[in-house]
Amino acid sequence: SCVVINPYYSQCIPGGPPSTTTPPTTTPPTTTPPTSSDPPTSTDCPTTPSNLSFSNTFLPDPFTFADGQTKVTTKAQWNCRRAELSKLLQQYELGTLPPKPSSVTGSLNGNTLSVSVSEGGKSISFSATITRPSGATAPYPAIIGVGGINIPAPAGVAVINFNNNDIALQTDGSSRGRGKFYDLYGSNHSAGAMIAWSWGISRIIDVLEMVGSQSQIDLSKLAVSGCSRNGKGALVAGAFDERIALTIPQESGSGGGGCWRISDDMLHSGIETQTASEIVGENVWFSPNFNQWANRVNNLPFDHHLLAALVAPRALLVIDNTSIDWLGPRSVWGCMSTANKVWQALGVADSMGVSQVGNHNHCAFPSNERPDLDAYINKFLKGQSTNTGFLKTDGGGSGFVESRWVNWQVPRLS
Ligand code: MCU
Repeated sequence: SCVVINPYYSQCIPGGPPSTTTPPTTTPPTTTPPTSSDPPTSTDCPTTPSNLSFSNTFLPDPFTFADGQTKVTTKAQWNCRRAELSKLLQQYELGTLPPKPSSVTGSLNGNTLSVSVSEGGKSISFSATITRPSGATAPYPAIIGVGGINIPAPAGVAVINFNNNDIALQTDGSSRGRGKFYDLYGSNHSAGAMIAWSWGISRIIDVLEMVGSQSQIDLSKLAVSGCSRNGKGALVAGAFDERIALTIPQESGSGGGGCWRISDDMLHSGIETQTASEIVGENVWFSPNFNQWANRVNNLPFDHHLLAALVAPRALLVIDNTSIDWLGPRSVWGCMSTANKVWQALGVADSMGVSQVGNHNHCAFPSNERPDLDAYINKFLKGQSTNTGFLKTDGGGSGFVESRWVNWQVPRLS
């Protein structure tokens, strides 16, 4: 017998729900801290224990360092905590984000932005297509679309189409280590597809910086968006490149706006939703290092509220669909409304919003969600004054009981 549980993915799981699938064989945990593109951590930051042993059935406290002791009480300490979380997310889940390569060059010809990168004697090149808005005056804000965008292109805003599959393939589990990122860094590199895409997006921004006003794009007004698997990728890109002003993941589901712990809980209560244990067998979005955690997510020193928190204090709008159990609407709601507490602590709660609306197909943006999207676009890409302080669900978030998941307080960081 065979149960098809995933409407978007024609995998048939013999005998039952995805919780019973065994993730692929794993490699032992790495003890070497990964290289990251974050600035070097200040010596005032507490040391992250290398032999972390972590277990928590709640969503981990954003405001306590991984040493379990040191509290975050100031914005400067949040920068330390942010650097720690960036490192832990790479180490346990996403794989290492390489720093800017020794050579990045590029050019713009018409609508085609070409990027060439060399590192360690190897070279790759790739391109992105820019669609400029008509009837507007340059420079334009721009949305980088991870595999294109599934939100309506706003008036006056350029769209930069990033062909993420060219950088790291995501057909299925056999895509591991395939794509231009791996041609450059080797097919055994720890990076999962999403951190590889994030690297590619950063190189596009590098080249946009180089070509300057020729691009007609205002680099202080850059957004990133994508839907579904590419929405997961958009969230990761926004988390890891601080040059991105606005991040808009759409229907990213488990592995994106959802928290691993809440998705596991949903599945245990009988809702057929995607979990870590399923996702690591389905595709290569995460590092192989994540496989060993997929069946014990309570041992992760973070969850995805803390992936989202890397975006803070920059703007984040999470667009989500309540009608598809597989996406884990309760998980996304609980996870992302909890992430908002980091923006609260930083005094910018209205730079992070959730808009969760059902009754439409996957990645088909519903027109009744347009005001929420426009509020974020108009404030963060067009400099207007709008109301962006909302956390909204039409019901898919019901069943999330905060006291079950949050056992920490929100400080007001000085
Ligand atoms: C929501 O994103 C994914 C989901 O994680 C997968 O399980 C499914 O196969 O595909 C979704 C998607 O990318 O749909 C286009």
